Amino acid sequence: MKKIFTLCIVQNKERMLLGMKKRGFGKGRWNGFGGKVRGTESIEEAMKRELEEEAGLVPVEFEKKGVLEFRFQDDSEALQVHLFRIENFTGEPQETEEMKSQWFSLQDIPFEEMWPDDKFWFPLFLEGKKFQGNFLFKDENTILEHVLEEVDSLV
Ligand code: 6U4
Repeated sequence: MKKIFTLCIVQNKERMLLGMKKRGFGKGRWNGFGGKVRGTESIEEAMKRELEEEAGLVPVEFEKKGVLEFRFQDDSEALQVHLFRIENFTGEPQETEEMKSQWFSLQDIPFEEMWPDDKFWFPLFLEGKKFQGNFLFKDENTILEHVLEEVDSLV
C-alpha cells in the first residue's frame, strides 16, 4: 500500500522558499509545501491546493522533477511523494496555520533542519535534473538504505 503526497519547491535563480512545519508530520523541519492527495483529485490538483493552503501561492509555471518513495522500517505503508519545481507563481508568501515560510539563498539551504533525504536529492534538483528515489528510514532521523537515479521522464 502507498499513500500519495505532493511536495512543491518554489525556486528562482538565487533563492528558494521553504516552510517551517508547525504541526503534524515533519514538525520542526524546513520543507517544501505539500500534503496528501485526496479522494478523486489528481496529483496536480492536490499540488495546487496544498501550495495555496500552506503558502498562499498559486502556481503559474511548474514542472514535476521527482518521484520519491519513503518507507519506515516498522511500517508496511510507503509514502510516494511527487515533487514539483514551481518556477512562477502569483500571490505573496503567507504564514499559515501549518507553515511559516522563509526565502533561503541557494548556497544556504538549512539541510541540518530538513528531512535527512533532502541532502541526497537536492543537488539533482538544483541542477534541474529529473530523478526517482527510494529511501528506507529507521526513524525520522536515520536513513538505512537508499537508491536514487536520474531519469529522462516521470510518471
Ligand atoms: P494534514 O495534517 O492531514 O493536513 P497534509 O497536509 O495532507 O496533512 P502532510 O503535511 O502530512 O499532509 O504532508 C507531508 C509533507 O511532507 C508532504 O509535502 C510530503 C513531505 N514529506 C514527507 N516525507 C518527506 C521526506 N522524507 N522528505 C521530504 N519531504 C517529505 O523532503
